[in-house]
Amino acid sequence: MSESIPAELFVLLRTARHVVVLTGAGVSAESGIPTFRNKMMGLWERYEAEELARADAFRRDRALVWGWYEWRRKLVMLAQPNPAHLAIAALAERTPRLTVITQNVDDLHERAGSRGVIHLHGEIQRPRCFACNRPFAFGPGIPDEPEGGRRLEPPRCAHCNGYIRPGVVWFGEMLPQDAWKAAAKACEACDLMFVVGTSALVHPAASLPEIAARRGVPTVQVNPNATALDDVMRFNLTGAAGEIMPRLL
Ligand code: BV8
Ligand code: ZN
Repeated sequence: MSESIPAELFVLLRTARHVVVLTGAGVSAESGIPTFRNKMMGLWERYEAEELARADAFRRDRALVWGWYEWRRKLVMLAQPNPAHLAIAALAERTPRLTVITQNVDDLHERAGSRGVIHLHGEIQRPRCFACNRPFAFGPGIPDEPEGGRRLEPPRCAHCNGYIRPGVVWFGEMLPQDAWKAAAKACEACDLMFVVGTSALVHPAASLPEIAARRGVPTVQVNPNATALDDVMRFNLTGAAGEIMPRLL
C-alpha cells in the first residue's frame, strides 16, 4: 500500500475552482506504453528516444524513424486507458474547471473521456507532410508491424509528394504556440496543480509547474520515483498513478 494521501489535499480538491493536471509518459505506463526513461521494450532497446525523436534522424533515415513511430502507434492503438486516465477524466466532472496538459503523444486521455486536452508535444495520430505541413489521414486499422520491426517507408503527401512525418514535436523543434500559450495560461489561472508521471527533464514543459508554484498554488506530484521537481512540489505522493489517482476521487 503506498503512502496515505494528506487530508488537507482532499479539502483543496473539494474547494478548487480550476485544477491543472500535467502528465508525462508515466501516466500511460500502466497501459503498457514504454516511458522514455526506461529502455524501449523489445525491438528498439538499442536506440535512445532522444536519437530518434529528431528531424535530422528523419532526414538521415526516414524509414527507421517512421518504423519506430508506427511501432509506437500500434502500441497506442492496442492499449487501453488505465485507472489514472479514467480518474483524471472523472475528476473533471467534479471540478468547476480542469485542464489536462500532456507531454504524451498518445490519445489515451481522450479515450478515457478527457476533453480539450492540450498536447504540448503533438499527437502520434495526426501525422503531416514534412515538406508542406498539410495533415495526412491514416487509413483505418492497426499499422502493420514494420518487417523485421525496423524500417518502414513513410507515405507520400498527395499534394506535394513530400514525405509524411509523425505529428509530434521533435527535440530542437518549437512547441505549437497555441498549445504552449494555453498551457501557460492555465498554470497562471489554476488554484491546484497535479504533475503526474513525468521526470520533468524536457523543457519548456518542465517549467510549467514552476509557474503555479511561484504563485503559491498548491502543487502535487504523483510519481513512484524521485524527479527534478521533488523540491518544488508541495505534496509528493509516491506511487503509481493508476493506484493513487483513483484514490483522489
Ligand atoms: C525546444 C514528442 C528550442 C516526440 C518529445 C538543455 C537544457 C534545457 C533544455 C534543453 C537542453 N538541451 C536541449 C534542450 C531543449 C530540449 C530538451 O529539453 N532536452 C532535454 C533532453 C534536456 N527541448 C526541446 O528540444 C523542445 N524544443 O526547446 O525548442 C527552440 C527554441 C527556439 C526556436 C527553436 C527551437 C522540444 C521538446 C519536445 C521533444 N518531444 N515528445 C515523441 O514522443 O517521440 S519529448 C518526450 O520526452 C515526451 O513528450 C516527454 O516530454 C519526454 C519524456 O518525459 P516524460 O514524459 O517525463 O517521460 P520519462 O520517461 O522521462 O519519465 C517517466 C516518468 O514517469 C518517470 O519519472 C517515472 O518515474 C514515472 N513513472 C513510471 N511509471 C509510472 C510513473 N509515474 C506514475 N505512475 C506510473 N505507473
Ligand atoms: Zn506536402
